Amino acid sequence: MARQRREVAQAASRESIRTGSSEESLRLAFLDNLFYVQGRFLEVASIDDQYKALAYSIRDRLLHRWVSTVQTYQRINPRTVCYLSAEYLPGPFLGSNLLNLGIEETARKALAGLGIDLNTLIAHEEEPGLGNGGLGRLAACLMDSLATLQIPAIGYGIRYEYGIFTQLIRDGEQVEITDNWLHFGNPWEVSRPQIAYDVKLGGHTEHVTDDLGHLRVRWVPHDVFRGVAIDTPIVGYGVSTVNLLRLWSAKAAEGFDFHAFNRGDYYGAVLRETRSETISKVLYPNDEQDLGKRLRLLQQHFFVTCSLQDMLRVHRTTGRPLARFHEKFSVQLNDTHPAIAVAELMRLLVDESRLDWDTAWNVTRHTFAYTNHTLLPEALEKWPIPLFQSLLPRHLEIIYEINARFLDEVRGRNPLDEARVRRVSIIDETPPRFVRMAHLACVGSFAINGVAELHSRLLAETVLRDFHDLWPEKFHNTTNGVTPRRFVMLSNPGLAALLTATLGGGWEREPARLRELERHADDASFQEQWRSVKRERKEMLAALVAERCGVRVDPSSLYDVQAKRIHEYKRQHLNVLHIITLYHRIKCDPSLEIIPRAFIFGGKAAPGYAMAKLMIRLINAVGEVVNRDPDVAGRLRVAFLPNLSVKLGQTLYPAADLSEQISTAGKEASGTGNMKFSMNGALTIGTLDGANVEIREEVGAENFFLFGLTESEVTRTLSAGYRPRDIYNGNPELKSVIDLIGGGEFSGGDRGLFQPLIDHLMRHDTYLLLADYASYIACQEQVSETYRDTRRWTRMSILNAARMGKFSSDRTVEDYCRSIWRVEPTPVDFSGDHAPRSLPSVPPPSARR
Ligand code: F58
Repeated sequence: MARQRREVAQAASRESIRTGSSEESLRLAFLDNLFYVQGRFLEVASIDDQYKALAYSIRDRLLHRWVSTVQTYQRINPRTVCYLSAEYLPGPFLGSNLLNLGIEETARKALAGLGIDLNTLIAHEEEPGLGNGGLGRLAACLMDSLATLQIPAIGYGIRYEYGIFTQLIRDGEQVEITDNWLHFGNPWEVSRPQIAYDVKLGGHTEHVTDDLGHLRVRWVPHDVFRGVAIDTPIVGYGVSTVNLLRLWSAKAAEGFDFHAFNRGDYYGAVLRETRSETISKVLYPNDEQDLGKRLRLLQQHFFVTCSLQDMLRVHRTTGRPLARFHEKFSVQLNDTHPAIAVAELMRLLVDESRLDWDTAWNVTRHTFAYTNHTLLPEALEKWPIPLFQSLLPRHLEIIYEINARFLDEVRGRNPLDEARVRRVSIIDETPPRFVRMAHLACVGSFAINGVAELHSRLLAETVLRDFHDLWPEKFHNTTNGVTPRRFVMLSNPGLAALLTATLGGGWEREPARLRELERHADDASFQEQWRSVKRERKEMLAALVAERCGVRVDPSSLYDVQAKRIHEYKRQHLNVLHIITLYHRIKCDPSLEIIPRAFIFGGKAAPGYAMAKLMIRLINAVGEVVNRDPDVAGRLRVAFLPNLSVKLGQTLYPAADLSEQISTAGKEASGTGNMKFSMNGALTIGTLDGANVEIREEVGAENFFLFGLTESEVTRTLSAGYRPRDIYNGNPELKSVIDLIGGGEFSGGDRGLFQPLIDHLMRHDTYLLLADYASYIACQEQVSETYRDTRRWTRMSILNAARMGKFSSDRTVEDYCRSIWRVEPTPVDFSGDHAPRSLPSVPPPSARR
């Protein structure tokens, strides 16, 4: 121990403990933080102490680069992207920060010298689950790519105290428990109590004439609380750029409730304080029931106003006039959750900064761009006017004014078309009347984009058609992408090493170079190495499945994986119909020879979505029966891995042979899991939906298992009076499968359990499972046939990984930069691994406040 302390002391005179990147300085930094932050020494340190000591050491290095980034940005004053998102799913930070800083191997050696295994510390980290699924994960991939491409950017959002619920599976059912992710502290964040803004709420407005005779509106709120900034540094890969993820945490406004204290109502005031904090307390799961929830609207307003006030503060430091705000910032609205920003920026500019309406509107409509992530009508946000009025009375007035001017423009262009006016209005007049957030976003943005080609086309042709008629030039497509750093390098180090050995380094920044792999696709020895990488990951997943589900899967079987939110449109139950089909075939002919398969599922259902929860029950119920039936042993296995997260995904994607992307065509905006699987060499079975279409174009139709109705066939089928029962009656195998479920085969004879699911399929089948069943089963047969031919399968797998370069989120960000944000990279001036130059100089007393 004395030696450890001596070493720490000595290091100060050499490379800086806080900033150096040599093995020695990292080891000393680790010991230093273990002593002075954790108050522990090696002999008694827990894994958590060790993890934190390392995390703090890495954070020092991030902050060092962050300071240089800020200094560079202050000097150059570059155009900046602000990404407004109610959700972020960044995944665990330790591994990715080490990777992006390029010090993973050094850190590994530094710890090994102390007898500590880096992988254990990486595995120890829990992740911030501040999102529901794809939308939140996309935000995190874009943040990684923005920093990597050296684009000045800030990600704004909410620091929920409780993230997405933790999913347990009890007796085959989903059980939700709270996710107390901050329980042991979060070493990555830096709290900034000085960066805080007032958030007003409720009350009424007063219209007054000021000294100059101008009409002014004063909002007299019922309540005021504060949003405090909590920052997480986001470092780019192989660059010195560190951008910020700035999340807002709600606090009581200091002194606001002073009169309560004065009245002697001390406890009332304290309770009020805790009530303020509930605003950032919990992430809403994407439940239909939650639409219209007061707290959710409050959350949206809360993070939007804090973020805009923060941008205005930064803008003021540039000395430029407010009327040029949009030249400094390009603000992306990640879906409609932050769309209230359109009204809030108007309020801040007109009411609080005294800009005239036209100037303010000019700024506003050149500031925002809106990304849509769904075509499902039930997912389009709208807020009941009475609720809106009671929380945000001034915003409602502003929205009415924006709408009146907008509808005048529409009438001007389309005289006598009142039906159109009603359709595009920001206000839905159906009682009790609603604010349509997508319309507000469209009217207040200079760009509107979908997230895959098909999705963008359908947006323009269906839900946003009238807006497309008005402003075709506003519409863009920006196909999603995922970061190859997290989803290949971190998740699949064996594959990354093979790629680097074959192609040389640099493919992770220039994934088009992966195409060079095509030359090796038939090479027997390369194929052998490819399979051994996959095999290793399959063994790891088998161990995890055994541990978490008590199910043994054979790594030589075909791993057939579906990992995503559980939803009827994503059709996990179609997958189940296939499992039961195989089960039924084997039961009818026990000597049947099939390719052994392990069906592996992961995904959460919204707590209030009964049908999705029933789908989870069905998967587990079928698993129960199949896994213990000796007739099918060695041929079929079913496992449901609880609590899908970014971290768990990192184990799933590399291990999959087959990726299930089987949504009803036209329903999945893009999908991003499809990309993560394929980059790791899984083959896709999928419909022509979302980004599947473009994945298939890239990897080649011959390397993709396509089935099912197209989007236009889906629309036609439904409008022609679809009768699922006819399909059931016309397909004996399908009939047996459905009858097995209905007859209680998987529910211990209980015919009632899955009846709601079967009733829906037989009567409505909104997502056309029965219509696509035969095509799906036939396609799965082709999958099995192909898998028999190992060399062919391996070739297809290599070609998939080789041709996925388009789906790097670097390309996505480049698309946004070019066609929407109009921003350029700003490389950061970084002094290197030694202490920041500006540190030692103490400002003269006159400069201190
Ligand atoms: C997803 N949306 C899309 N929403 O479903 C997916 O196709 C797409 O790839 C992804 O966005 C990224 O563009 C999504 O994840 C949500 O989770 C919402 C959260 C808030 C409540 C409503 C759902």
